Amino acid sequence: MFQKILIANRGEIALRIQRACRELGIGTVAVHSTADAEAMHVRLADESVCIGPPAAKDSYLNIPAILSAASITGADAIHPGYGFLSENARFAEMVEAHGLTFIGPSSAHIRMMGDKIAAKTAMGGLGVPLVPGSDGAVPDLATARTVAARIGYPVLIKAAAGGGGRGMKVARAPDELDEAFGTARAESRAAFGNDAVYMEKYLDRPRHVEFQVMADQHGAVVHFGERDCSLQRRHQKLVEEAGSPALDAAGRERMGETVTAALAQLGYRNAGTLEFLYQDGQFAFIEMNTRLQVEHPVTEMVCGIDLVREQIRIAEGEALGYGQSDVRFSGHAIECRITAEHPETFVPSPGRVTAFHAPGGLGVRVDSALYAGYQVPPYYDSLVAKLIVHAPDRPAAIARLARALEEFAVLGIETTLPLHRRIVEAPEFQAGDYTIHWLERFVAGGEP
Ligand code: MV4
Repeated sequence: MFQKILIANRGEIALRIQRACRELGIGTVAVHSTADAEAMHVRLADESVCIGPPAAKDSYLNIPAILSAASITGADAIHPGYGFLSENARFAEMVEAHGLTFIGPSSAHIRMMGDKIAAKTAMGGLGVPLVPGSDGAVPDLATARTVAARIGYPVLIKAAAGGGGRGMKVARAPDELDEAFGTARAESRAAFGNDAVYMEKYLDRPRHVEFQVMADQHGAVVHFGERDCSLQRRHQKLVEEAGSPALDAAGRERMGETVTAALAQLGYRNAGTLEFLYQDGQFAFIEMNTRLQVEHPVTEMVCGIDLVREQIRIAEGEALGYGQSDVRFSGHAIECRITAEHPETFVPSPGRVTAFHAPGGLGVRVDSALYAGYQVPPYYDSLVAKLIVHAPDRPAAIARLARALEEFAVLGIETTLPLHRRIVEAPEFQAGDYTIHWLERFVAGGEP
């Protein structure tokens, strides 16, 4: 049993992890930069340690400072949250080398999934459906031509070290391949210091559907269903739902069985998410995330489980204690990511929050570290609140979301609340009829 957990993160996710710790009777250590001395995650923790100046590379990414903070406070384990060091295999290794538990998967699995080619090779070998594409890395233009001729245009060239869309280039016809290949390589090298690329058939109107899984250290694996994360702009998700409007219980069960069987074979442990593109009734695996995700609350609402509690229990060596048939899905949940940005231009809007009123009532959850008087610093991600609603079905969830968004007031800074109010009113959103491209066009103001 852990006595004390150090939470290597900030903002709403640091609070989220503290809440799980408190319910389990585990002490909490917050770490913070000098810019975050007044932050809510510091105020609510049992103990806190300043780990450096504002820039993330000097504080929330400062491994020696974080390990020292764990050592001085006598923490047993580190929860990395999302972002920052959460998918850094070296960090996971160093945590364990210092005799602490990293609350997450093994460093070997983090490293494997960080290499998008290795992830695809592993998952494909375990029976998970893939997008047609190259068999591993594409070393040169001649190979790229051969692969493209086999899978057909349009094709995508992706960075092996990528994810989140960086270093990704489409070639719609043979005469575009040379430039796309060269640009993808150059961008990959510049962004990741690694120019390995691979190729896939370009799917033109997919949905982004991802499966949440949880595995214990004793070989048990369950899935908690899927989330639809198609509503994004420039690879930033704005709205997520569970389940996907495009999937029924039978489709969920079929894909769920495939992913749990694959992860059991792999010997995976703790939380993970498999990302798929879903088009014309077909799933195609693209990437796996080896961390707790921002949008985990929608899954918690429909499954009635605490995913962070499960992560902590598993890291302590406890068995899941239930099987897939014990996981029940109830109703529908939707999350809005509210950021401190202008709702039309998306220009960041840090500054003093002068008033903060969160909505409430049945089926409404707000995960936020904001408070009236808080100064949103300019150094970090602009996410300031997640509004999550849960209701018996999707139309009821949308009605609840609309009224909760009306109640929500954040004054003093610009937020994306007005954009979220527009999205819930949109007929395409209400019909659940959208792909990864819909929001991009909706925000631009053009026809979807
Ligand atoms: C794709 C694709 C279409 N076809 N792969 C973007 C980020 C990275 N995680 C994978 N991405 C995509 N891969 C094939 N073969 C379209 C995207 C994509 C996308 C995927 C999920 C969510 C939003 C997206 C926005 C633009 C492009």
